[in-house]
Amino acid sequence: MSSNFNAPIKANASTKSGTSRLSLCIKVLSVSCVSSLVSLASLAVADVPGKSGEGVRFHGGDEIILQGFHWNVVRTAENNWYNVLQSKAADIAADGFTAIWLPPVWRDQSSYDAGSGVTFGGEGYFWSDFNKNSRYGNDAQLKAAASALTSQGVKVLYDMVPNHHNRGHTGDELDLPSWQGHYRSDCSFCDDGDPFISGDSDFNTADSTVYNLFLNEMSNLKNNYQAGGFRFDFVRGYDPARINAWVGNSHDSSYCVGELWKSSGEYPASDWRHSASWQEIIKDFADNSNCSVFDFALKERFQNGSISDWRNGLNGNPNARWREVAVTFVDNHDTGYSPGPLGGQHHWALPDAKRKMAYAFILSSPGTPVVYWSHMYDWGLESFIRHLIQVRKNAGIKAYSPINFHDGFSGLVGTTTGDSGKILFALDSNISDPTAVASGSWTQVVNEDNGQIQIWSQGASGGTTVPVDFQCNNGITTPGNSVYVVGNNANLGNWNVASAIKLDPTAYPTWTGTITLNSGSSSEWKCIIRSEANPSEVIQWESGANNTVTAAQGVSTVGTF
Ligand code: 7SA
Ligand code: CA
Ligand code: CA
Repeated sequence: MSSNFNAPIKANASTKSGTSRLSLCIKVLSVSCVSSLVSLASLAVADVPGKSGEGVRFHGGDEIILQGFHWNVVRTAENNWYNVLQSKAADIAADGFTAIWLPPVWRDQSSYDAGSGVTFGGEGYFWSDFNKNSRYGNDAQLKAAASALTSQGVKVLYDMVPNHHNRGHTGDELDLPSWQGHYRSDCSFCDDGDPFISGDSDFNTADSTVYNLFLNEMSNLKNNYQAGGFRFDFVRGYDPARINAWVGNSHDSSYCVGELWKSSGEYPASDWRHSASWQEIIKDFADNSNCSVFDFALKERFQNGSISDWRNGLNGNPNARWREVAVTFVDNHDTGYSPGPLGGQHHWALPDAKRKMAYAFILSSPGTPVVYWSHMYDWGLESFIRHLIQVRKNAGIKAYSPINFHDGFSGLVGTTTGDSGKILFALDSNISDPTAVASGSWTQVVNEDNGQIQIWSQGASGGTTVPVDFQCNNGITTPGNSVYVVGNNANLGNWNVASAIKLDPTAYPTWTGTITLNSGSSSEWKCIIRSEANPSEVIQWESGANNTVTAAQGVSTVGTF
């Protein structure tokens, strides 16, 4: 790639659409020009990689996840679930999902009395060993499903259950000897987290044998089962630093999310989390694991708060570094209902009457949304949710996108500003005119349930772009290093320093450059001094808070080391 490819695109070359850039390319016929055209064209649907500003593995913050199972599929589609997923791969991609969360793929031979003459077990959360011939299907069918999904652009997220397993089946391929430090019960406290129920099936994840057991399996899932990322189960049961090491050493550029379902009251009085908020507790997990985290702060508000209180999830936090690690959901295989025996587990189900509104909220707001299989494909919300996903993508909403909540109206009214447009949502509200909330020309895209769910959009995808002048002051560099700009959207490298945009030292030590941004978009960015030869080597970050800029004609923005 020619060195000037990273140079900011000069204002006179920046265009409002690909066509005039194409005519410019034909005149100039430069490689970098054509490849920038290709990258522009692919930007519209590109799967952005990269970690968050604080190093959390959120894969660019543009993910939309499907929970690829419900609690009873091992009973309602026994041994056939992988075949179902393979056959639906194209539909799942067409519905707009960028990733699918699979259930644990290791064979689970457990069973337990769930009451009313029903036997649960076999779902993967009490697995025996890494043999993948399970009640979801056999090893070959798993590989075929993973291949079909991956080839459709849907990343496969594998469910890791490293806290415990079903010990001591005869014929298992995993049967670690007792009293050698591999299990919690092998010493007074061989466990770096909570027990699963009695704890007699808990691993000691600090033990090197156990650590390597899972590290090797995660590498195996990456190399042979096309893992695009991981969901970590029962993370209250082990040290989040272990998760960071597992993912960092097996698949550092992947996506990961942790399930920390533990209320403050479950922490000992001596633990700071005993008197902390749900948001603080789950953000602490993200900080220590560098994985995203299910937004149980929002789930708790869904369950116990008013509609207006839904603003208090992690995904509504005013700090982008907080909201961008939230993985929002309405219900899952534990909290919600499932088709089949006993209606599944339904530990903490959202009342049906709020379900559509909750999906309207999570798909129109920051964080990474997860859609539960049964809501999408069993209970009639497929077209509603598919449309909400399209509205989200057209506006370029990302995990870190800014969100403003507007008071003075009933229900919940908010605006989310994406990379290429804005969404205004009004839930259970009495507004009819969007300009009463925010100026500009709004297009109504959703009006359902007698106005209980209203959504408008502005400047949808393919919106115009404008050249913005960037400047970094006091950029004192040594040969081989230059000043770059990196920021929180695709045009600014998504906080991935290897994709940062190099500035010009014409007015050294002031560095300048023009970068094309989506008109109306809000960006956060920083000046960095970075090696030219080694794209991941940052010599110096601009200190202090991020710089911000709202893109408009003639706007410039300045940072200072
Ligand atoms: O009550 C709901 C909420 O109400 C709200 O008002 C509260 C909330 O705090 C409150 O504000 O949430 C509470 O209840 C949640 C659900 O129980 C708790 C949460 O911490 C608590 O605050 O969530 C916990 O339980 C979930 C199921 C876990 C969470 O991580 C955990 O925090 N979810 C994941 C974990 C597992 C386990 O891997 C999966 O469990 C979930 O699907 C997954 O998403 O020797 C063998 C042996 C012994 O070791 C045991 O002592 C013995 O009991 C066998 C026996 N164990 C069996 C279990 O008793 C039986 O239930 C085991 C072998 O099988 C079953 O376990 C199932 C489990 O029931 C099922 O949910 C497990 C394995 O098949 O798979 C699933
Ligand atoms: Ca991505
Ligand atoms: Ca444990």
